[in-house]
Amino acid sequence: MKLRYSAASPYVRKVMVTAHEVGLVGQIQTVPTDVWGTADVQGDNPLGKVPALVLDGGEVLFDSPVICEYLDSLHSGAKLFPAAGGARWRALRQQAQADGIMDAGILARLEGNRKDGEKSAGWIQRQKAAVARGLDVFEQAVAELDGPITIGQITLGCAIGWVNFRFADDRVLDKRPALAAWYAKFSARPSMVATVPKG
Ligand SMILES: N[C@@H](CCC(=O)N[C@@H](CS)C(=O)NCC(=O)O)C(=O)O
Repeated sequence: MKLRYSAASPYVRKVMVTAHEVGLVGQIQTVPTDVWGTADVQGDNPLGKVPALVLDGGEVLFDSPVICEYLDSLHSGAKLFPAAGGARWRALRQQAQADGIMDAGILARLEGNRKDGEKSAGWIQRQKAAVARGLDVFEQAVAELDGPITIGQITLGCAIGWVNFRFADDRVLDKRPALAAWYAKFSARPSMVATVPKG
């Protein structure tokens, strides 16, 4: 399998953490892809985004929830996507909430990178407020993160890691002590240590 890859992308990191956790990382060949500098990724993903996973037969899977669930289907160990019931919906909701934190954070960053006169302070503030609310809800319900590792925890770990990477000055964990304690433990997992964002 070939993975369209960027070392700075939190969505790519989700896929890589998943691959580490399920023992498949050795089967994935990463293809460094600069989505802003070249258009070649569009041949694999018409949306022009990473991650995109090119299967050995040529079929391409995107986006990160789909790729992660596919990888989880390839092994017979404990599943990261619970099969059914409340555990499944909780993990999927946590994944959506943490993906949304990434989405809003990236919108804020892209807006902040626009030229003076083009960028909207109001838009940046709106997106950062969404990040803050998403993190607050995790802080208030941190006990829901107990238990076996799921795609919800992986996505949250990657979301916090990316926010800390790109918005270090915001120190988002300083006012969220329960989440800070959870993240300190989760980010020590070998899968997280092996995939720290760069770029
Ligand atoms: N929902 C997608 C989001 C992927 C995404 O936005 N990736 C960014 C990199 S962090 C990208 O490729 N952006 C290029 C663009 O939007 O043109 C996923 O979960 O995989």
